[in-house]
Amino acid sequence: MTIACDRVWRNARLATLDPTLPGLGVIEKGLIAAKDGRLRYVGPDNNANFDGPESIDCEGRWITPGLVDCHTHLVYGGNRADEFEKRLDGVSYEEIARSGGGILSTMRATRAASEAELVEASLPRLDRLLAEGVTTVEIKSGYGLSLDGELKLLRAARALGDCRPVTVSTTLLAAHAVPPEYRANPDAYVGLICDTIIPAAVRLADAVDGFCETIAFSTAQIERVFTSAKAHGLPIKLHAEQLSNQGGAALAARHGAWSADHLEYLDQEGARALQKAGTVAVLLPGAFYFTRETTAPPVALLRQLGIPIALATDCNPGTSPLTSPLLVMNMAATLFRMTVTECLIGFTRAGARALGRSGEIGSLEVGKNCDLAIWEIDQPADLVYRMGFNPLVARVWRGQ
Ligand code: DI6
Ligand code: FE
Repeated sequence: MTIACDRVWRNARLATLDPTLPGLGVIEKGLIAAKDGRLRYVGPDNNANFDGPESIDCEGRWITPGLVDCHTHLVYGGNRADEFEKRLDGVSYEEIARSGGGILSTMRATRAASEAELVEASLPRLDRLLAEGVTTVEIKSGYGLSLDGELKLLRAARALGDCRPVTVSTTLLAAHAVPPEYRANPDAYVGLICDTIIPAAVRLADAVDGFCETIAFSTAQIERVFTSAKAHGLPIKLHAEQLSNQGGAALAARHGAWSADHLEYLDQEGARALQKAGTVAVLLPGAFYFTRETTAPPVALLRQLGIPIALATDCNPGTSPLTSPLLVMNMAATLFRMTVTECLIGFTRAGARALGRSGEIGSLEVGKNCDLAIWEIDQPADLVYRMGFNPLVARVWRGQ
């Protein structure tokens, strides 16, 4: 048999994350062939002929799917080191938010920056993710909190995808906080989101998200946002049960959300709703760690119900100033007791599903994009076990 392809990676150990195989879907002595940016062959290094390819000897290194960071707020202006110091003095995240700091302080810095300045400020953060094998990143808006501000963020996020070899999924998060102009009438801001911002963002956003919390938006307000998103053909996600239980996960599930994210305060009822809807649970150990949260998400329950669990950096200036997917995996294992297999699934195929991209990325299967991370490690557990250690040797995006 002769297989036509552009490039071949030989002599590799593959963690395919193929869901039809057990565990990590390991293939020892594996071979990957790519054609036109897609996987053309994934399997044992057999004696098939590969037609005219560039051939790379991986010398026994491990190959995983390129990592998927399915929840970030990567594009923003300014930073919040001052607020971090206040929190060290004992002021809580909620207190800071209520006194006009927090998200609103980043909003001010972000509004003051041009699109080009936002791209420039965000590129170093994106580059840190790519340096650890990320090939797909989701980027939310949510620091503009006005029509122009939110569109500027979405355009900056898209522009980042043109600057680097990476797939960018954009998410409109206008419902992140109530901007000062609407402080006296938050429902009018929800009206602006539903009637003006969502319709204007249809071609710039791949999904719509919201922050369902006492310091942000109620379930009734989020329901209006979801209804508008769906009327405009946009899929939805939700920041739910991060600081308290508001029933956000059940609401998201009822609307067929791709994911419900954070979930520290998720209860039985919310978890069952996620299970029924096939909604992915996205856990964000960076925010849990950085805010010194003590209630962990109910991982055992999620596991028991077979709910797919994704992991992400939540890269943002307030609660997770973090650009290391490898450190997130370590935190998920140490803080949430997730297994190595669960951690790797979390940053690959479950992350892909949280972005509605299961058909194109997240595992090494024929037909999917040839997005690879090649690692100098002895076993996959090394990716989760070591801290502050980056064994990436190469990153391949769409076959290149
Ligand atoms: N939850 C979070 O942890 C981030 N947004 C959200 O809805 C925090 C964003 C920030 O503080 O800037
Ligand atoms: Fe977030």
